[in-house]
Amino acid sequence: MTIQEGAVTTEAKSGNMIYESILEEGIFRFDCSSNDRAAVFPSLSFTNTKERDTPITTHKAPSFIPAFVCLLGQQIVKLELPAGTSFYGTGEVSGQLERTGKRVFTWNTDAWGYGPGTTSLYQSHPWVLAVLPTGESLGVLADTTRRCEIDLRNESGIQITGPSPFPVITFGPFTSPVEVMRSLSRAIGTVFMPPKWSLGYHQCRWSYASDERVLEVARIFREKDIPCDVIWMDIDYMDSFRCFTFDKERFADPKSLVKSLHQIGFKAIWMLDPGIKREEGYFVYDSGSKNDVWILKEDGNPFIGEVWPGPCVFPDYTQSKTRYWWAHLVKDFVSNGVDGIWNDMNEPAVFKSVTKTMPESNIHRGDIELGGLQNHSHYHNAYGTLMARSTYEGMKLANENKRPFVLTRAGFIGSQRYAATWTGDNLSNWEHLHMSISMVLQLGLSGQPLAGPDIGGFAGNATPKLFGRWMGVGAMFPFARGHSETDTIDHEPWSFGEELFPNKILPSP
Ligand code: MIG
Repeated sequence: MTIQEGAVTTEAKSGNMIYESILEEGIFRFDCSSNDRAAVFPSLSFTNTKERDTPITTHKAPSFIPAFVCLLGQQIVKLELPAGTSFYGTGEVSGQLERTGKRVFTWNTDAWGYGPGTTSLYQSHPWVLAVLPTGESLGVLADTTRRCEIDLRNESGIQITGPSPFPVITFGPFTSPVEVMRSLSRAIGTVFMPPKWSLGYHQCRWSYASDERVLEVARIFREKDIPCDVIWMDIDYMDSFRCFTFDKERFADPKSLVKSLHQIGFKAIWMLDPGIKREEGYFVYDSGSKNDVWILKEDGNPFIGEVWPGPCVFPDYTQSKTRYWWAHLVKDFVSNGVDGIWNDMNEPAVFKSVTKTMPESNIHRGDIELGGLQNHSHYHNAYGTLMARSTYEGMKLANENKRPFVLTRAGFIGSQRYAATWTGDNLSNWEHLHMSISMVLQLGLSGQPLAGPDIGGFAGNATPKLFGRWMGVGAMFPFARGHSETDTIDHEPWSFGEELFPNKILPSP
């Protein structure tokens, strides 16, 4: 097995980046040299990598040209902008909306308990939206899946450092941020068309204990006349955390559960994780092994990591044969009465490991179009997107005429083409309620508009006041779902008493 290499740079080089126009007027692609231009990896953010790699003819020259230094395999890109420029974007980031003075590292991380200063969350968007003092705006995309540092700490400057070579794409300056976002979506696509029901309120918790409890919760919504369109099944519906199975006692008959839910106007969403229990006789493990779909260790044997089911193998979604295999499992799974699928833990998260993920030396046998054979450090940030893509494709296979709905925790810029997202394991406190607004707006300014937080907060117990406020704000989020961690008190809207949801509905005047 040989890893596909980019251009290896041994001596330092520096200067202004070279450019060409791509896609449409006002979009420029920059590279350090023509050698680097030829050596970069396929784009995993663009809808169509060919569009990134095909110049167009235009007479316009860029208003801002990045400078670079290449040293010891790292490429440092600097873009100086007029004094007074303010920064936004960089994807799923905690803390305030304006990113001027901040720094992030693109590395998808299971970030339970994150705070305003955490520098790597579940998703990676190597993307900065700069608003110039004139109000004109410029977008900057570092088109690399690899870990990079996006440093906005120097006044009016963007500095991006990552393994070389990677291209930088600029969008604009255009007259407003809206124009920049429009232009970005020419490159990375817009959000998938969600089913209409997915825009209503969703109710979730880790986990409703049984099919009876699920139905009970759904019925209380109807009795109390509280709008809700979707109910969610977290990991405990599975038979000992085996994906594509149902607990034989607590969720014995998913089809009739979903039938009853549909009768009262609820849709049902079920979780699927990437960690597949390593267990001979389990049909998913057996068929995956037969089809040779697992991520490998350096020595060529499947990588085993611990997640909920115990020792697990992980599908290598960078291969089309794996995505095909997974999509067919999804297709069969949908026939149990599955309206949508929730992809969790797909950073991928691995327990009992200091890095919280798999070794960067693991091997992915990726399709040539995606970047070929690479170690995990190359595909880490794309893993969640590729899992979501394959899940989405499976739902399409199940029914071509239905719009799929997939929610993914991990993602990369462009993942809005396949899935909605949420802001992971937040805390039930006022700071997190406040941050949830900027986090969702920021995802929108980074190409992913279909996002929301765990309303009420995931970890810890909400107070009635906090919960009420969060539901009020939460109704405005494009993706609006209440969710709470295992072992917390009930967080359904009526759980906090009369103060929040009076039992008596007042007649309208
Ligand atoms: O290790 O499935 O972020 O929403 O409830 C925790 C259980 C795994 C993490 C998700 C959370 C979900 C929980 N999961």
